[in-house]
Amino acid sequence: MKLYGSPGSPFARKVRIVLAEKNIPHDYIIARGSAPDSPVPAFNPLAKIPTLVRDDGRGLYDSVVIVEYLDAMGEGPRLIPENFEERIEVKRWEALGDGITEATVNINHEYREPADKQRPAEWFARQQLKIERGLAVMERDLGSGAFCCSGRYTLADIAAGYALAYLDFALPAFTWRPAHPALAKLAERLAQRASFSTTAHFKVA
Ligand SMILES: N[C@@H](CCC(=O)N[C@@H](CS)C(=O)NCC(=O)O)C(=O)O
Repeated sequence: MKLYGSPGSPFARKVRIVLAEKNIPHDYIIARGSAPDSPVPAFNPLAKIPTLVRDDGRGLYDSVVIVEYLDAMGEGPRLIPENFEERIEVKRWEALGDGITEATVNINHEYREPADKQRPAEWFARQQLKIERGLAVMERDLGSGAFCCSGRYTLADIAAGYALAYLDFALPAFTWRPAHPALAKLAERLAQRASFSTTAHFKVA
């Protein structure tokens, strides 16, 4: 299979972490969905990354669907538990990680606009509030546990870990560790996993 992504894309990184965890052989191809000669729209009409191309040539998107597919395909324990209650809880964590990341992407993209073209301060405040409230809920729900859900490593940990790492990468001035000590420890532990260290963001693409 092939994954279209880019080093600066947090959602592509989430998928790359899962590919590594599940030990799935694949080709990783750096591409932007919106470039004029992009190969992505042939597999994803929304022209977004990540886009996965299965061995039979069919495209798969978005990251939520891709990670569920990979979880069923690859090796090792399920990252999305089969038990219904646990599964929904893990997927709620995923939605939280994705939502925090979306707000972070929004702010990061807007900062790249010339100052006189940027959205008003209230828009930035709304995005920041999503991040702050999201982190507060993650901190509360993690509590003193070593893992986010089910007492073991799941997609919930990946969701928290990739969201926090992208926050550090995209908005380095956003200080979240002092108010979220449990998340800070979780982020430190996760960064040491091979799946995280081999997929770290190096540059914006
Ligand atoms: N919900 C999607 C978000 C994907 C996404 O927004 N990707 C960005 C790059 S990080 C993209 O391709 N943007 C180009 C566009 O929106 O046209 C997912 O989880 O895969």
